[in-house]
Amino acid sequence: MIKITSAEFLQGVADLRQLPKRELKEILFIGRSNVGKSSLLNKLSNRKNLARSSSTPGKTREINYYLINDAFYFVDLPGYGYAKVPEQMRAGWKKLIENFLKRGDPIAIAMQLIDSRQEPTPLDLMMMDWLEYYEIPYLLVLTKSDKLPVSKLGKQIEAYKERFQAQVADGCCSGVVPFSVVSGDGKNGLMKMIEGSFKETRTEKKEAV
Ligand SMILES: Nc1nc2c(ncn2[C@@H]2O[C@H](COP(=O)(O)OP(=O)(O)OP(=O)(O)O)[C@@H](O)[C@H]2O)c(=O)[nH]1
Ligand SMILES: [Mg+2]
Repeated sequence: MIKITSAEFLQGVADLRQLPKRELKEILFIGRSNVGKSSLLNKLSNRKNLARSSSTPGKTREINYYLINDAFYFVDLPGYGYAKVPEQMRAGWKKLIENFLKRGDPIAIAMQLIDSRQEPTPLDLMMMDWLEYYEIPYLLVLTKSDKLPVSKLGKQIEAYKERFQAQVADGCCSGVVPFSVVSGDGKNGLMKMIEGSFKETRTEKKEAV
């Protein structure tokens, strides 16, 4: 299995003209503020403070690029759904993210994070629509799985799988997996999915269907 031997913060991107010059495959981390994006990124990189994770929601405002193994990028997208963000900023966020996703090719896979204790929000559903529309492979990651008793977590995973079965069967969703930064639940599975995503291009995926 892929092993992360080096991880460093590369740059923040507030405007698509600032994208890194070196084009490498990207693993995206998407989700509402406070869902656990930075924590997941840190855990996968075996680093405590690579990505700033905080208890103040809405802190990550830029698209943050991390160079991993000098071979690919982890990309931490700004969290959405934070109520105190002014409307104008929200419109800017939408434009930035949609144009970012439109680039298509460099994106190997997106991790769409949702709190395992909650239902998807309208913004989560909108993000998933965009991922489907731009044909970006993605995984639904149910975060903070340590906060649910095992039986409830199992039921929640099943409920998500049932709700999004069309996206899994005919769309771009590769599955629903739990994750906990506390217990490490899901980490190895995610690393395998990341490794697999490098081998698969979207054209191949379509041909396979
Ligand atoms: N119990 C538990 N807490 C978690 C887990 N993942 C994240 N947290 C906590 O949830 C809070 C938010 O985590 P972050 O990783 O900063 O969330 P984020 O999605 O990066 O948030 P923004 O950058 O604001 O969009 C922090 O207090 C974390 O410690 C988890 O798996 N289990
Ligand atoms: Mg963050």
